[in-house]
Amino acid sequence: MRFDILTIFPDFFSSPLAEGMIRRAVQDGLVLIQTHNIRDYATDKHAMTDDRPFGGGEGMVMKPEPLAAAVEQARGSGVDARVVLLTPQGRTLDQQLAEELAGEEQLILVCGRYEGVDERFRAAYVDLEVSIGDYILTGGEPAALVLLDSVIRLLPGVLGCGDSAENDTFSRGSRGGLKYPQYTRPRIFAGREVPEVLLSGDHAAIERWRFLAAVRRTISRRPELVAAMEFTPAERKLLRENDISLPPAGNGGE
Ligand code: 9D3
Repeated sequence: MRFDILTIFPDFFSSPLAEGMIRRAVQDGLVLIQTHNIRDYATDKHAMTDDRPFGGGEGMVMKPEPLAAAVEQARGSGVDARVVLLTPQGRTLDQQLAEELAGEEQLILVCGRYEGVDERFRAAYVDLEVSIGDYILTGGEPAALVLLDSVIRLLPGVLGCGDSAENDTFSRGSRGGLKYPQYTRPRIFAGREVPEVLLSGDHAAIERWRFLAAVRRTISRRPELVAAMEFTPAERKLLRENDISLPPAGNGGE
């Protein structure tokens, strides 16, 4: 999969992309990531990428021509690249959207700065607008990194078998609920012991304990996720026996 990142701060991406999973994916030839400095596509002598808003008001707006020229360049000969604008006005990134994007051949990620991009660039070039959540960032760059991370880890061959996509909190392995608490050595830390059952070697008991702990944790921290979780009749019985009550089955969490 190929990513082209359009930004006025290309250096922002150098070390994050040179570490860990993303670095390996690039080295293995599974992803190609290219940054483009929007400033290089400015045509005026001061290489301006932003200007004052028509109609007045606070802040600056990103000029459309350099953005358009950078998109054309990034698109190259490839025809069906999707152009994604990172913006607070976008669709909130979630696991489903990451999975959709992982199916694309090429993504062109446009990082907004200032108060945003000229509306005509958005209308003429942007296929999809994405936000990473309801908090204020200084620009689209950190959001682009989050998107890259969430999409690249889904690509075939990127993750090892050990930690792969199957058992994630937000994929089917833990059926949309949160994960159970985890422990490693030492057996006592800060005066706190590892739960006895985890040392027992009784794998069925361990599985039951983890299941119950995960459901309790999901109910207390992310109650909105519980409605979408699916349980077998045996699991429902186990929950009842442990005084864990679920909301009535209904509309799948919406
Ligand atoms: C009206 C006042 N604004 C500035 C205080 C609006 C505003 C403009 C530009 C707020 C943030 C930004 C820059 N943010 C992004 O470009 C951005 C973003 C975000 O802020 N939060 C979550 N996801 C994203 S994706 C891009």
